[in-house]
Amino acid sequence: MTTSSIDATRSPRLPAGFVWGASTAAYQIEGAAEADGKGASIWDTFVRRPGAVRDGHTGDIACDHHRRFEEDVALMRRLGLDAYRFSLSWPRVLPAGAGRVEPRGLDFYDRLVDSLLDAGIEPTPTLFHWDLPQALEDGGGWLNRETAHRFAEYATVVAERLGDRVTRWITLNEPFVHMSFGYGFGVHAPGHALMLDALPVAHHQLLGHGLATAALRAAVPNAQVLIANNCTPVRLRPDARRDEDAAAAHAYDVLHNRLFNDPILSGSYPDLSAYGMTDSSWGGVVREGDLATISAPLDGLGVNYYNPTWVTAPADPAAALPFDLAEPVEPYERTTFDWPVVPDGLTELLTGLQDRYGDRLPPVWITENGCSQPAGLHDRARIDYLAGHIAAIARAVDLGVDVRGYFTWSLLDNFEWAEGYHQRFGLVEVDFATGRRTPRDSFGWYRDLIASQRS
Ligand code: IFM
Repeated sequence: MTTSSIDATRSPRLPAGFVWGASTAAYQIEGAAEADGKGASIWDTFVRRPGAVRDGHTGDIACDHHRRFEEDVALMRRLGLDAYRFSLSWPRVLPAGAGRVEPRGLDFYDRLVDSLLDAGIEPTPTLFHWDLPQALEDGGGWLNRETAHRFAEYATVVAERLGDRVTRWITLNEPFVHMSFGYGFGVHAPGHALMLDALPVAHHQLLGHGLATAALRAAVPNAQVLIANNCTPVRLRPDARRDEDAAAAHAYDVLHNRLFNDPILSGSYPDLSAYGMTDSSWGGVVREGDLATISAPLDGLGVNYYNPTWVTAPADPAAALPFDLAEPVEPYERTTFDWPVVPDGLTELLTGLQDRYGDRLPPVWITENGCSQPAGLHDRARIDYLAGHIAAIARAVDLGVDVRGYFTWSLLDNFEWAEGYHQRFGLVEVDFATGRRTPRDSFGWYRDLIASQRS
């Protein structure tokens, strides 16, 4: 029985074998910030900076998933998920980021993986979803090339423990967002406002991705390796001034999308001259052999999609960035984050990736997609959002894009970074005072969708 007036059974069918999943991330749900010998991460530090997170919220307890994971796996089983995307906390496994392994940290993920497999759900871990060990940040974090090597060592430790049961791996989550919010603007951990001096963070994360890909393949012969990139179609407003605005759109596309997709899929960086980078070695940051490491073949491209981005030429010609972010003129529905709801942007994004990369585009996985909505159990707007975006994927598949799976963001309401607990993305409502979980209407809708797609 459906719990919404939008009948899940009438959603367009995705191909047989399409994987239905949900996503979360360690710092956003686990809590247990100091349990079992866990080291501090940059988020443990950042949340204590006055004014960094709305209302001073922290992830110290979050959804208490570290203690309640079996209850959460039971919810996933009720949903009928094929796969669950979660991330591992690097400092839970290696408290100082390198060197001594904390067995209790690995034991937690071992139990989670076993519990998922018992429920018939394929574990799909992400190795890095922004919670860098503070000890590595103290050595420069992703501004330091060495962090890429530490990341590969960490990948080996995890793969040697879980690789007998885990096949599908994701290296990084949204390196664009981590670079720009964490190092460019300073609104996420580690809180550096370096503007364009943050660019080496892109290369070092990508190098880390490439080195970790090799480490995963060495430890897990049948590994399927992906990266989860945040991607956005870039749009112009109807009143765009032809050349200036088109140049701004191109520049934004380079920074947000191509900087992170081109080196992986094409083995080269896009032209970064709009960002003052005229030297192909980025002043010695990009070394010989790095791009070969970064462009090692992948089994899939993870795409996190939320909305398109509108840009115009900068109002101030002396501005540091070659674009201004703009608002669409169309009256789109909005999420509580005030993000426009634009399902056809996902079709545009997927077909655009296919056009741009052609045969070099591996199968695509939607590794995140979802929306923040007001608290409460009757989340009709979330159902509309999911139905619209799943239909948009089906259209892209009809147009020839090979999309293999969909992980909605998110299973649970959780710690939404600088917004604390003010943005609720869950199919399941979480009462953060008690930890109580209550499935929303969207939970029933997604469960019915998955069941009907299988029948
Ligand atoms: O909550 C985040 C997630 O950690 C990364 N992608 C976007 C989500 C919503 O903002």
